[in-house]
Amino acid sequence: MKPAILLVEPMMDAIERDLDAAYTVHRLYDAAQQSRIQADLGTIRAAVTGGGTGLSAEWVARLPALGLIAINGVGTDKVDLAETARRGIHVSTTPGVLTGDVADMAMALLLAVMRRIVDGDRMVRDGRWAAGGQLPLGSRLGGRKLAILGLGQIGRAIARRAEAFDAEILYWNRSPVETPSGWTCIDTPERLAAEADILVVAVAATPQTESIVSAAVLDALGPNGILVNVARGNVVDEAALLSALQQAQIAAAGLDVFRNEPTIDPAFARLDNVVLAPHQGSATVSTREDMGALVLANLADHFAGRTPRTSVNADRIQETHSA
Ligand code: 8YV
Repeated sequence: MKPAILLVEPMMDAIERDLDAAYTVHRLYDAAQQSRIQADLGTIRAAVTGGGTGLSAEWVARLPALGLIAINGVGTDKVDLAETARRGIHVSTTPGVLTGDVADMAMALLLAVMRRIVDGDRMVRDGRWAAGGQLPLGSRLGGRKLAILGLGQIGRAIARRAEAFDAEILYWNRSPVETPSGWTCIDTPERLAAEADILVVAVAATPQTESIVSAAVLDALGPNGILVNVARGNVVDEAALLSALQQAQIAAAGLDVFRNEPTIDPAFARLDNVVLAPHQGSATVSTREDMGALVLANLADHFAGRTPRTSVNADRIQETHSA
């Protein structure tokens, strides 16, 4: 009999076909499967989910045979890492393969904001250009100070891309990191924002980074400043961000992530100075294929009795269980 797994959110068709071939897949997002899932809770040995979705503590508690949560992404913020380690449940992610795409998304949002790409598209379609309309001038990226909050793999990839656009790179990171020459380290998020023309948020969501982009950081970014967020909604004080955008305390924002996805605060849609994206940083065919392949490999490891190859908590499980 095929082992049973829980699929929390849809994946690309080709990956779901591979999952179906190897496992009995219970689809949590499919209303028609709910009673079967309830009846089979005790048989489910792995869950597959997205980084932005994770698996709630309630669901972890309902699954007594759970041994792996395979995240199709890199964020572990929506999974209780202490409880999973206590129960010996591995949590795996898909490191490396989505770095470039998320960095590309940050640059795409930034250029869309600075060069008014979305407004221009609307103007051409609406016939306002043909009718003699003029798009307000945009702003130049070259020569601007681009600050990166969180210099992990994705932050670094953004910095490399921004350098190619002739931006000057500043960054803040929680711990000291080696960088190429010419990147300037700033010691607090607030001072980073004060120095920057553009603040790109690429920091991992942890209890320490909750609302790290605070009202004070936005105030420091100032009326000409642009915010881009490709990390997580909850690293930004969203009420402060909305107010800063409404009052023109910052100039504009490009946002791929929000606090309450997908039903985001409707106030965002009423703003002219934002470009909004539906959490699509890693959403390319090639990257989703690579992410799916890693999810499948981790599942295969787990069901073969091996440590899942990109488990993020293997050490913690070992410590917890040898203590
Ligand atoms: C999602 C992400 O995983 O990597 C992450 O943590 O948030 C994304 O890449 C993706 O949306 C799939 O659900």
